[in-house]
Amino acid sequence: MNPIYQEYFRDNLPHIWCSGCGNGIVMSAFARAMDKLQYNKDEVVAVSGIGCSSRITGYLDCNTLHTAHGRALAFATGVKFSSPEFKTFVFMGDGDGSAIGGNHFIHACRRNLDMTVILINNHIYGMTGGQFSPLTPYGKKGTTAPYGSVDPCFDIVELAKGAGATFVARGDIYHAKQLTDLIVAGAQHKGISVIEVMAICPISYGRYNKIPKPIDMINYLKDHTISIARAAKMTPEELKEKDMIITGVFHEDNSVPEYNEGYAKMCERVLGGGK
Ligand SMILES: Cc1ncc(C[n+]2csc(CCOP(=O)(O)OP(=O)(O)O)c2C)c(N)n1
Ligand code: SF4
Repeated sequence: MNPIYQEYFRDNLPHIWCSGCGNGIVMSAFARAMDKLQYNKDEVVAVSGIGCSSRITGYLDCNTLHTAHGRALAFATGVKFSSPEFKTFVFMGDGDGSAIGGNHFIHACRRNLDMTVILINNHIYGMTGGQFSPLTPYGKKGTTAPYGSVDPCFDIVELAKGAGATFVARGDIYHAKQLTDLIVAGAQHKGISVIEVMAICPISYGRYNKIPKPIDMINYLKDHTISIARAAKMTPEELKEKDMIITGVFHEDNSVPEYNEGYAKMCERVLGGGK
């Protein structure tokens, strides 16, 4: 095994994921990012909710918390607020992060604690067999949308920006090196960083939507992802017509105080007798 994976993965493989699942690519990108950052794994905390993607914390060899569905950010907030020295990462599925955990998501974005949120968007509730989520594209099928979803879906990048996140990016599992670099950049940002990862679930999404082969799903990402710079040369109509997914860093704002720092200043002011 690659020594980086030997260092950052627990010795408890095989994993539970189906063949062709995208979650392993995200987990490997995370391990490579930890290696690039030269983080001591004892100072890293990885938190997740419930779902196939949330199983990542079971395989990573650092401090890990596998919590309740939709509540990863609530637990991570507690960890980071009580122990700011920990480098904190949160893994969430699209159902976990944008449906049951949607309220936690928007408030974590505005609070700006220094943590990195990796939201793995496979468009579906994978673990429970394919119910549609707030990130299922319009018209696509799931067990609870057998004729195609008629709910418009969220744009996580825009939602995170609108809610106040200070670093917002999108990557995908085909471009694994870019994904590693985005995780590194997110971790280096002081404040909350949100990275949406376009992933694949051949079993609970691909089969219902007539793209059951993992390779076809991966090639779709290869052909339909485009950098922010290249996308700027196309019209919004062209991007929509070609179903392009824009990737890269969309937003970084270093002017907003990180939450723990703001809190410490407030304590100093109040307890130190200042105004
Ligand atoms: C409070 C609660 N509600 C529902 C469930 C059942 N449940 C487990 S995983 C899951 C959905 C997972 O989908 P997603 O978050 O998109 O992750 P994926 O499995 O696709 O990675 C649901 C509804 C649960 N475990 N707890
Ligand atoms: S159901 Fe989908 S998300 Fe879950 S392990 Fe299988 S391929 Fe991956």
